[in-house]
Amino acid sequence: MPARDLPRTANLETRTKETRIEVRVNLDGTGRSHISTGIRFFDHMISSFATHSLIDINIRARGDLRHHIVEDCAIALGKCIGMALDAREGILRFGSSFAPMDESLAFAAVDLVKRNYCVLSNFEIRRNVIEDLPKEDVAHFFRSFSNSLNCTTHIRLEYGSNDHHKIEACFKALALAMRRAMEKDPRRRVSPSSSVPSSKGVM
Ligand SMILES: [Mn+2]
Repeated sequence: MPARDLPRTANLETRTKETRIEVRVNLDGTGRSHISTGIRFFDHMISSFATHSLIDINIRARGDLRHHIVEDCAIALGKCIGMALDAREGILRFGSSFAPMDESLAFAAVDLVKRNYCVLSNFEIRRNVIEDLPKEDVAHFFRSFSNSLNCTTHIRLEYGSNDHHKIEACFKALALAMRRAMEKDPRRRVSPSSSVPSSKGVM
């Protein structure tokens, strides 16, 4: 059976002196999530990411500092999704989307080939802390997630005025882009030689 027909699920447990994280994902889920990191706005953002990517995500995280928890959740979630994607064959590979949230608009584009790059553009957030999550940790999440998933990610905050909306729009845009990029491509099932969406023949 080709790898793409296996259930696209993975789970991961990481433990350091700073954090302890448990992550479980199902890429072909319905967007259900149970997120408990002790950082409420972060829980809200990951839940939103699950809802709009249709990835089922379970995360239980404990740690000493918010920065460490966000960073290690990003690394664990990126790695877990990467494991579930397996060889990354038979997928659309590219995905991009705008996501509005009231007065805010964000754009995200991802390429799931294994080329590591993350661009955050115009990420202008007024407050240093949004709800209970530092602004710098949000940017750090996107970079760490992209790095750990080993993909190319571009996120551009187009405009907005409410910091909560601006950040949530970025997470939603990323979710919609990921949903598309991870999707199985029926036209890539024709033959083994066409299953890899790269002219190099390898992702
Ligand atoms: Mn919200």
